[in-house]
Amino acid sequence: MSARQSQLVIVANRLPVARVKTKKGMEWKRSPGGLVSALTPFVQKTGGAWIGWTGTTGSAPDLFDFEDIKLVPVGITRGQLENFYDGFCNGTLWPLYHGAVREPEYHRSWWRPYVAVNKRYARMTAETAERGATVWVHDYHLQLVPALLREQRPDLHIGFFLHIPFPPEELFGRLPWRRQILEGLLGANVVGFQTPIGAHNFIRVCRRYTDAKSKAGTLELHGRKTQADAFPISVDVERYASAAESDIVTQRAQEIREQMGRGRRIILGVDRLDYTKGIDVRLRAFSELLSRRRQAIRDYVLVQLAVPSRERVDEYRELRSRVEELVGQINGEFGDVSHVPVHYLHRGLPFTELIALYRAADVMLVTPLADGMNLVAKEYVATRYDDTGVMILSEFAGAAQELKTALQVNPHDVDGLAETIEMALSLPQKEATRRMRKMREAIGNYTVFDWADSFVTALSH
Ligand code: GDG
Repeated sequence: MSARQSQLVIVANRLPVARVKTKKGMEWKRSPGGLVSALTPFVQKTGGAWIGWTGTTGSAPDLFDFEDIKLVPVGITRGQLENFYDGFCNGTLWPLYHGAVREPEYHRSWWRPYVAVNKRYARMTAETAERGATVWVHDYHLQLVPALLREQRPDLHIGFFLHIPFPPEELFGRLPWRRQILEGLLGANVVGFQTPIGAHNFIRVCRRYTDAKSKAGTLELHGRKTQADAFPISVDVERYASAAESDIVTQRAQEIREQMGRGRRIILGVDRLDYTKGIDVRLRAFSELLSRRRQAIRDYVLVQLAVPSRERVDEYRELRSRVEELVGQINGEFGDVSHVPVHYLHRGLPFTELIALYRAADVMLVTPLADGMNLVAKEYVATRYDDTGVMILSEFAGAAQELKTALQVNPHDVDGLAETIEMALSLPQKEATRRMRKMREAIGNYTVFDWADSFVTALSH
């Protein structure tokens, strides 16, 4: 056993660090995001390792230590980036798993690199994990890794967590490589999903397309058992709540309110610019609301933060044009020299600015067409320490299973959405407080640390 081997190994598409330019030159910095901050303490505690891609193509740097975590970089070639990542991951699996809201493409020339990249991750994991170690594989990019790893290392405890929805049989059945994907996942001891529906869909398709037998959430294939269950992800509630109460955020939220115009109601959307997030339908609903309430146009403002994403993929470039065209149309039709109805930001903002926006917003619009969980919804709730604010939440976000007192909507229904925005804006204070308090209770006791703990505990049984 080499000194570099580890008792806990995280395997994910990306490493928890990125190379960024600083005054001192290029340096590795911890990537932002809930997943990284949840898993980092876990891995640090056990002197564990994290296997993933650096985010740039070409040969990978040697393994190195970062904040007590062994980082094992995986090299991805330009061809693999196009066919594995942009192709099979984001052109086939992403739309298929999100209810085929865009037509998934099926290309053998994308599947082969998917297999090759998964084999590479599995080989590197086999070399990194100590005897009897716990390995936690993440997300749709790496669904073949559990079985490939099991073949090489039957001694390991292997867990897999899917961050996005697992589709129903009618959709999953379209995938030409459905059996291979399922057998890949069944190499794990525990397969985790965001919601019970995901776990249920998975069990159904395993019974249909593999030889696995199921009993009470456990599947058995070739004498080996796999537990399929829901482990809803959460956020670091304390971090969001204390940032929200800080002086700097309180002051900045006040400034934003004044800049938007005193007394104006602020409606907020925060999303990666992705077609699953329903940004275009949301804009159409806002436009509908303004045309119905022309006398009140100056009372509302929509702030839409759209973080750039997957810009090499055609659908994402087209979505950006459509969203920007809609913003232009709304501002052209309903704005004037002293009032802009939609403030559209196409970039990522620093953490404190994001929290200040959450605090400034009267209504949070979270309307994905499909979403594994949606952390933005939980973050908004975590920042409402005073039980203020109203959330409109898509029925099709995993978060809707827990945040039952949000104003839930069908995100495809433009009229229904426009009506719900109106309702949110006129909700009596008492009712708004009651709903927000319930949502805060729902997430309060269960943080992202509990999520990671419960998964690893299930894996150790
Ligand atoms: C996938 C699944 C699942 C956004 N803009 C800024 C910023 N963000 C942060 C948010 C939030 C994160 O990005 C987005 O997380 P979501 O959960 O909303 O969405 P996906 O990226 O699609 O994540 C999803 C998740 O995995 C976890 O399992 O919930 O369903 O699709 O944390 O705050 N952060 C900063 N500036 C921004 O401008 N700092």
